[in-house]
Amino acid sequence: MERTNLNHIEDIGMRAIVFAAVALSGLAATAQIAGASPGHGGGHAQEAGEAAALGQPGDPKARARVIELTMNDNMRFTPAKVMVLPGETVKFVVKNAGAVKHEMVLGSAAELKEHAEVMKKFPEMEHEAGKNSITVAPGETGTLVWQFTKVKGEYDFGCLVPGHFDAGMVGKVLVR
Ligand SMILES: [Cu+2]
Repeated sequence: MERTNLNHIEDIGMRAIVFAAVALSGLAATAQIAGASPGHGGGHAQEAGEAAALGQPGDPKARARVIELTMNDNMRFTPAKVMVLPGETVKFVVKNAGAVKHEMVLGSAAELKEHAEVMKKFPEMEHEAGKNSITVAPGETGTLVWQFTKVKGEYDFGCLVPGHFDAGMVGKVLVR
């Protein structure tokens, strides 16, 4: 009797763990973007993936160039294309001019797409605060400080509120 109960409890526990793992898998890409790529001292950006090479959270106290962006309910970022210098620290000042929540998430297009799919399944999932994304309530303005990679190239950002990415709420960062 007792033993049966115990097994039952373990089973429930295991299911909870599996659920948590699925929910977290979508955040794996986010963790990579944060620049934590242990054991990759060689700096092989290409191996580590495009987003890992995107850069790292910037020091809020560092001198940063301000880039203002507006997010709208027409599912667009304005401007949708920003240019930064290699290694530059940028302070994005992001205004939500819409009536619904929007967010700006830095990453590669492939990772953003994958993350957007996870967000559809777990719409209330919050991103890790202060990393590569900012969520802004309607009418509010938020800031995101990011130090870009020294590797020149084209990078992406997007809004991962369910449906917004698919509606074309994406933008590009040109590091050059
Ligand atoms: Cu949006």
